[in-house]
Amino acid sequence: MTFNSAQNLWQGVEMYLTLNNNSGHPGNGADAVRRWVAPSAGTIRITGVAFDLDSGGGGGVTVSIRKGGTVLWQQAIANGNTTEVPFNLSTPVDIGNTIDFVINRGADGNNSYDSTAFDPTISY
Ligand SMILES: [Ca+2]
Ligand SMILES: [Ca+2]
Repeated sequence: MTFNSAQNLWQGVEMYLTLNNNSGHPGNGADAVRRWVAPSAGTIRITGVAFDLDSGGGGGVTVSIRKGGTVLWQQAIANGNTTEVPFNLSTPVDIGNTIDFVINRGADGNNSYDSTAFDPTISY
């Protein structure tokens, strides 16, 4: 992704593939992925919420939290679900491990109206 300072967001290779400071929108060919890289070893706690930011339509999304290739948490969020879906998990990490926060277009197979709040906090 490349940073678009005029719109204050990260822009992917598709028009609607974006990440903002606290949300994102998936593409049709690629997920919107926010990546954290562990600066040191330890046990981290990951907390936050996810919810639909655009209840005007679409068929929902699937959000997940992954360490490397391992899914730690996954949740389908239906269109119109503006109720905060919480997550709270802990996992050990080594320095350099990656934690990915993934917004996928969902089981509907379409990224229309898929703007999604996903703003995690990580602490050691
Ligand atoms: Ca929606
Ligand atoms: Ca969708």
